[in-house]
Amino acid sequence: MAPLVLYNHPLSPPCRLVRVIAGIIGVDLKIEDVNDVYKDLKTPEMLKKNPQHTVPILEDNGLYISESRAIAMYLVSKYAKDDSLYPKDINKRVLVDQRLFFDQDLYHRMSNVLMPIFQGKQAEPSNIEKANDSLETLNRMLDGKQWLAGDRVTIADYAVANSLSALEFRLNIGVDATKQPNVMQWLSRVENSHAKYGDVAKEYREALKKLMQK
Ligand SMILES: N[C@@H](CCC(=O)N[C@@H](CS)C(=O)NCC(=O)O)C(=O)O
Repeated sequence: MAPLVLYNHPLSPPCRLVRVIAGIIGVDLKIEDVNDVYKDLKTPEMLKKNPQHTVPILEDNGLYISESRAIAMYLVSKYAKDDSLYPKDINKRVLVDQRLFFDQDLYHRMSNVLMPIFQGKQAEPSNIEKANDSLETLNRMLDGKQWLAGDRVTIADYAVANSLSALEFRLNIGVDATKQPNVMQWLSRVENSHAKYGDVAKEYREALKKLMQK
């Protein structure tokens, strides 16, 4: 069987989600780093693989999949030894799906605040408000709960925690997860739930620190 290929950027949170999930379920990925995500994904060859011109893209034996959460669902459904990260039972699965859709929106709300900051600009006050609103929602979702969907860690926990990862740098941007006690306790639970999550998070912290020193 041909190796699974991940078109990747080392600092991309969606790519990191795919690397975490593959690592947890023990799937080897051949990593193809893309240098410039705004240029190199727009060649005719890459647009055939992903018309959306985004990474991650997973290539599995001629099948090309984009969207990190869809890739995570696929990898667990196809390759995991059991279904605990993404249950087959439809009543349990729908709870994971719901949180993953919430995460898609959450990630964009976080990016709308963080991207301007990384580019040395100011974030829009309305975007700061929306990001805080999502953190409050997440705090409510976690009220009295260990995990986001059901009684075990799932891909939804890894996806949402991953979307919040840049906040740990306390960038003084008016979006502060430390004000949400359920979120903070859950984040450390997710980080300690599997060594792979911790390893990939550590790599990311080091890379981002270097970027911010520049
Ligand atoms: N919803 C997508 C977002 C992917 C995404 O925005 N990737 C960025 C890198 S972090 C990218 O490739 N941007 C290039 C572009 O939009 O042209 C996912 O979860 O996979």
